[in-house]
Amino acid sequence: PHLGSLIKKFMFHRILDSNPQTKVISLLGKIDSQDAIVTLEKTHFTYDTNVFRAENGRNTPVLHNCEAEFSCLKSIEELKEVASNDIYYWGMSLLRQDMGQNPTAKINLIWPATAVHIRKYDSQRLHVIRETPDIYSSIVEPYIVEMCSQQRLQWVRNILHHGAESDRVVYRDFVESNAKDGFLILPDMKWDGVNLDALYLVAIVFREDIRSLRDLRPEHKPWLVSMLNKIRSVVPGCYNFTIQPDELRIFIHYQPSYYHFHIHIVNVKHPGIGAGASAGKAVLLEDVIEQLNFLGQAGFRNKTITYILGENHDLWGRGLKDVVERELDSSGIPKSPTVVNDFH
Ligand code: M7G
Repeated sequence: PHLGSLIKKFMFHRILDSNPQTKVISLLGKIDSQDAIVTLEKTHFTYDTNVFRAENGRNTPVLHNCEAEFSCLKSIEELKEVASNDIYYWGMSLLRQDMGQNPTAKINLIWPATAVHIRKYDSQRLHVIRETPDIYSSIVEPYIVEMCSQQRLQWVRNILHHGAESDRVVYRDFVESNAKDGFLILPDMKWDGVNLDALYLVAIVFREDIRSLRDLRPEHKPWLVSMLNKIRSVVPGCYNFTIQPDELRIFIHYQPSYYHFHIHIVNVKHPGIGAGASAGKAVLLEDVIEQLNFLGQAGFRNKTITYILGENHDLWGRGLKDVVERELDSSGIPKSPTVVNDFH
């Protein structure tokens, strides 16, 4: 079925989350009586691609040209002033939209959505977790094993082995004789594929033995270094050099949503959707490589990793909640009083 026909059948149930800053809203509903999650994101403004002008023998990028039909102010169709005061004016406008060059919103659908998906998109309280090697072995690893054995990684296998999204792959590094070092790069489902300010690619490796950061050991260093350098060499060329090698934020997530090793490649200008690029979730690939120099033979298995986790995550209920309570207690951090605001 196509996205369009599925969206038409969507029966709204409730709003999962809404964020005025990222202009993203996630809705829960049903399509053919199965759970569906629709995420809508307002697109960013478009402008012409960068122009390079030779000045003093150097090529100077002139950013954000606003000359094309849909660029910046050019696309204003209606404008209504709300108010003005002294030198300040503000109003609302209607911009001309165009499916190819100026679409209004990006729509993602997950259908049929599992309970894990719904909990992930639902608004939730967040907590800082200090995951020691012991906690990893006793609570987290068994969970990861379960998450790998499921249908959940089907989309990854489809990309690697069954030609899914193959017309979108921008780089493929794969030789049969050395399959385990192979990887490919393609646009992430988070990106509209149009606006380079929001450039978001994902590199997926062919090998299946690395489920997360925790499985990385010193022996993987040369492989990681070579992937990092290939990413920085290849990606700018794929986008006409409007983005430079040092303008890519390259990182991995802990905890990731999918336990098959993959690397996020994002325009440094893009703050990331949700908390995807923030401390407590993203670890720069350069830092991963560097840390492998110091962690010993067991690599990241040896490390206490601190990260942010939502209460809806399965791991919270499977023991991390108790871990947090125990840790705060043993560090002597006082419990908050039960009544915080008593207005009686
Ligand atoms: P993650 O760190 O496991 O999870 O990254 P999270 O960032 O979603 O929390 C997985 C990445 O793969 C995310 O950036 C997803 O947007 C992206 N992704 C997920 N799926 C199911 C697909 C897909 O089917 N195609 C593509 N191109 N990207 C996907």
